[in-house]
Amino acid sequence: MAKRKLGIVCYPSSGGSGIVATELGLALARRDWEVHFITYALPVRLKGYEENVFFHEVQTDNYPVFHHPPYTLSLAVKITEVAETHGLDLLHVHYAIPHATCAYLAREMLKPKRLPVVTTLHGTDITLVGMQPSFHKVVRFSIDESDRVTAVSDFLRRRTIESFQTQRPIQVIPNFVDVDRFRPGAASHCRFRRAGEKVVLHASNFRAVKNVPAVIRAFAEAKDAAASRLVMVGDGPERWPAQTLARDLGVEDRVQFLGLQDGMEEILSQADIFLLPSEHESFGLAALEAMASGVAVIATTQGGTSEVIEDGVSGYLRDPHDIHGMAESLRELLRNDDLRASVGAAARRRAVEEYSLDRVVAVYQAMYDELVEAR
Ligand code: GMT
Repeated sequence: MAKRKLGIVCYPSSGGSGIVATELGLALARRDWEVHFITYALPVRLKGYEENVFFHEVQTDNYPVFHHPPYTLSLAVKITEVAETHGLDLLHVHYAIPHATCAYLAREMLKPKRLPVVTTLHGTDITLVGMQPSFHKVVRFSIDESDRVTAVSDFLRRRTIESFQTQRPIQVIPNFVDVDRFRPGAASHCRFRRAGEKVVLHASNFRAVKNVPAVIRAFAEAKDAAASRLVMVGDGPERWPAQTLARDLGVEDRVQFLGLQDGMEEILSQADIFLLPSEHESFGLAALEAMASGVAVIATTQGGTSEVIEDGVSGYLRDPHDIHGMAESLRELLRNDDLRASVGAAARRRAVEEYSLDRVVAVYQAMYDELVEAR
């Protein structure tokens, strides 16, 4: 049978939506799909040569009249070129803005050929950016025009319907994790763990929504429960303020900022506790990767994390403004090795049983098959 050909549009940076898109594309390529990534840079998790995987860089032409180069137009044109040259059967865009709109434009330009479009909503495209008055209408239009719409949690599905009054059915397909790669003991050469010391970890893009100060404050309050260190992975606008806060709270010698890192599976497998106190989190992929690695997670109550973590069993859920509550859970986990081990084991079990790559990729594949056959 001829290979089915899928175009994927995503952000190439280290955010969760780009990671999900890349891991999905790689998994499909290993299941005999031909996968074409279309974006402005190589996605962070697309490393080395992979059979059946192609990368098409979008280049934007500029002109002195433009304040900003019109990426949206260049992306729409690139999609049509890839669709025509490689005979795409289907296009899957991740993060509505501007990708769902570019997909709509490309689909119109390709007529009378038909290119079915799937849009996956990830979170801030709906809860933050999409709510801005200059985007709201076009996000709603682009959702309504997609052939299929998926959301990564039921929270996000409900929020999309409330905020955009869309009539389009939205299928919840949760995020997933490769449980063979993200597993306890995955570390081979990255060994930052010191003997006799517990590692508390936070990883994010250090945006305001991640509530990074709460990580530092909760750690500062709980740190003396055991010999411990806070390791901060990632980069973004809140990184320097967080370093200043660690100094102001007198914990800078116990907090280490690693910046952007590859090989999260190795880093996570050396952590004991993972903190994700975001203002809201539509899913919390970073928390799921920690869970698969057998790490006890303390995450926000706000958003879709409560669909992933069962409070008090496979992790803890705390209000993002309840620093004392977070510190209390952290203290308990730092002090009590048996509790930490049992929460970590339950987290790993939940990741394997509900969110494994094989299970979730099969759901995407079934949806693609339906769309391609209908075409
Ligand atoms: O969290 C971010 O700022 C990045 C953002 C993205 O789109 O890259 O993450 C969103 O999508 C992830 C993948 O589906 C989800 O796991 C995150 O929860 C979601 N972030 C928020 O809702 C804040």
